[in-house]
Amino acid sequence: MEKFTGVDYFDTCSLLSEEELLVRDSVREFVSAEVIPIIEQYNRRSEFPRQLISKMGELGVFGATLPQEYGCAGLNNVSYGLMMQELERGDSSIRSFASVQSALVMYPIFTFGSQQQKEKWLPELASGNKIGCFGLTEPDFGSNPAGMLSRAEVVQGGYKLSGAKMWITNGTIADVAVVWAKLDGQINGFLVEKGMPGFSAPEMKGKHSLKASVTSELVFEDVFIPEENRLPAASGLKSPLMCLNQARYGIAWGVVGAMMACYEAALNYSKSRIQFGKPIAAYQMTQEKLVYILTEITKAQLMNLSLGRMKDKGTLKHTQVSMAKRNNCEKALEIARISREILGANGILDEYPVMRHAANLESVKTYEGTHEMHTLIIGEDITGFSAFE
Ligand code: TGC
Ligand code: FAD
Repeated sequence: MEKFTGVDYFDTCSLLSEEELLVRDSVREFVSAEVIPIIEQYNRRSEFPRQLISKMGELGVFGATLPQEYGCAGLNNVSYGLMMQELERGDSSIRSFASVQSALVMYPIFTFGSQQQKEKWLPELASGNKIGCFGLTEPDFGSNPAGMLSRAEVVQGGYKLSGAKMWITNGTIADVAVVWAKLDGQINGFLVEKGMPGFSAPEMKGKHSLKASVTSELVFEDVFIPEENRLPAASGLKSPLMCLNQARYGIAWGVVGAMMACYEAALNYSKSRIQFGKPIAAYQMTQEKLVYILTEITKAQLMNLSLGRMKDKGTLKHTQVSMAKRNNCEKALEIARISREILGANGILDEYPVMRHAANLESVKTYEGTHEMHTLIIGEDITGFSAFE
């Protein structure tokens, strides 16, 4: 296979620092050498390739923007975004693993945790020695997490937690779950550890999408949570929503990797597939598709870079993250479908990556806020009217 050299029609590379380019290239090489050769097999078996975790830890992927004193890389947000982009060129499941560990587990422990919680968990999560998950969604409360039924009540020395979460990435394999539940009607965050009596995390089976990712239920049957496992600085729905901003940011970048993989496959295929005596790339309708794909990739790259620079400056608004998540996921899915068309029947085979990306992107468009939720978030921002209810 030829070395992947990137898709960059507007020379966005020239806007990156040397460090950012180095980070991008090291993750790119890792994905080419260690993810792409094995991912179809793991996808077929619906299994996550756990042997990649420690390598991702060595590359500094987990909690990449957090300080070095906790074993993290201390990189800027553009570098983190580039990491997510490269990982998702391999598979959305790999990026999902990294997103959850970084944005949904390490970020809340860093932002809302006690000093003791940070010291206990962050270095272990950064290296990949420990795995985390994030439990917000419930069977009856997905887009509307404010309605959650999970409850904690005060008992001697801590809390008693009851309820259930659903669709939780990494749940079954996690050592620690960041769980959101109501305490006296107010949403609080708790660190629920593997093996705590009354806590179980059965894997959900039968997914046609994100097959190489572990997705689980979390069940809490009167689980005793010691006082030191409550996140002391978390308060109200705003706290988990702050975590979602971090993850949505990573997704906006990540799906560009999936777009690139589909474009590369479609472009190469169209140049070698002969029909009616000519490569299909020589037909105007194929060219229109390829140009559309490349234009959307270029727009998403520029949007991401602007997003990352604003995040690094501290001026980024969560509604801007919503716009990038919403646009890039929709375009990535569209690009995967158009690429599949260009490959004709071969497009449905797992010899090519496009159908796997298309199937994955169905989930990516839904999780971390559906397309409709992000439409309403931006709609409210620009009109002043909330249209959720
Ligand atoms: P609302 O009244 O609007 O907000 C409550 C408070 O939070 C503030 N806020 C935010 N703060 C930070 N970041 C954001 N994105 C925020 N959005 C709102 C808001 O200002 C308010 O603050 P305050 O000070 O007034 O208290 O709350 P609402 O109940 O009306 O809900 C708003 C809505 C619908 C936008 C929100 O619930 C939402 O985003 N729903 C979508 C749910 C979602 O995205 N779930 C994701 C679950 S995790 C996941 O999918 C992981 S996938 C993992 C993988 O990669 O594998
Ligand atoms: P619903 O909220 O029931 O929505 C169904 C449909 O109705 C959607 O199209 C939605 O846009 C639409 N809709 C809902 N309300 C409105 C409205 N007011 N106006 C217009 N349309 C509306 N969650 C976690 O907490 N942690 C995880 O790690 C995690 N990982 C996931 C991994 C996978 C593979 C998947 C698929 C999901 C994961 N999720 C996770 C859950 C994910 O965040 C939810 O699926 C998502 O928030 C949507 O919730 P829902 O599926 O219950 O859909």
